[in-house]
Amino acid sequence: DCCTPIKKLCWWHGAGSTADFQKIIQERCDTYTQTIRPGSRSRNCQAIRQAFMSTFISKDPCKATKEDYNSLINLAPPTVPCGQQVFWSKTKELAHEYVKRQRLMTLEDTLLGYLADGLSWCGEPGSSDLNIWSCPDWRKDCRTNYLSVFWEVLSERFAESACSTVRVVLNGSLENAFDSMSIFGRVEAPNLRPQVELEAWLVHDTGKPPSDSCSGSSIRKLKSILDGRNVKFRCMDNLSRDQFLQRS
Ligand code: N1C
Repeated sequence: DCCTPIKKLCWWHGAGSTADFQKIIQERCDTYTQTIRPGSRSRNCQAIRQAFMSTFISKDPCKATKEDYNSLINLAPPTVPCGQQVFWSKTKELAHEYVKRQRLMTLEDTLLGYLADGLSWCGEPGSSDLNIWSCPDWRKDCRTNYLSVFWEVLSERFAESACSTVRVVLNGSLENAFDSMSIFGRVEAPNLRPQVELEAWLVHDTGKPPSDSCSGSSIRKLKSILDGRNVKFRCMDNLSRDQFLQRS
């Protein structure tokens, strides 16, 4: 057992909580609500920070449930205007560059996605502190850790709210551009509503040939998930990063 609560140290295999977690959440929330989206209905950042903390503080870091995050997510649901939604998998930086040039939004452009992006957090039973030493790793410790469950429920709600045409940016330099074990593959694609149309863009590194295409087996798998849900599908491939960003 890697987690002996001696001296409050719990040696999990993942990175510990981000230093100054609470302060970062509060500051990002203030920036988002005052500067980035001042038009969004006014939100109480202190209440959001407190709700975030109470989802995981003093709890077993391997026993996160979706329900733990309900009240936080209800304070700031990750919804975006119809037709502006962009999903990504293994293309985070590119997808963010793409939405910046268009009037489009990824999950990190919603309040909770913005607050949590790049941070790590977990607590421990019997303590009101964050564990700054280590947090459970998805593979080596437990899948039901607070970080993983957060991105899963937030992504699920984000996908459920999709309407009209939505896009996904996939990495055409991987052998399998669609990974059915990724959050996009196991959470977002299977939660799109019927009648939504998904446009997949397979983008490969500039100067290299693509490694996967719309007719490859990984994309056929994505298509079959969507067919089962009556989601329309279009796929564009053979675009280098430069071509993709220029046409957009
Ligand atoms: O597993 P992935 O990608 O397919 O997840 C990406 C997918 C996007 O469409 C987002 O809407 O799921 C959403 N999402 C995030 O927005 C996000 N921000 C940061 C999922 N995960 C997110 N993270 C962290 O990156 C999180 O720790 C998760 O495990 C990785 C997923 O990266 P990936 O495999 O490239």
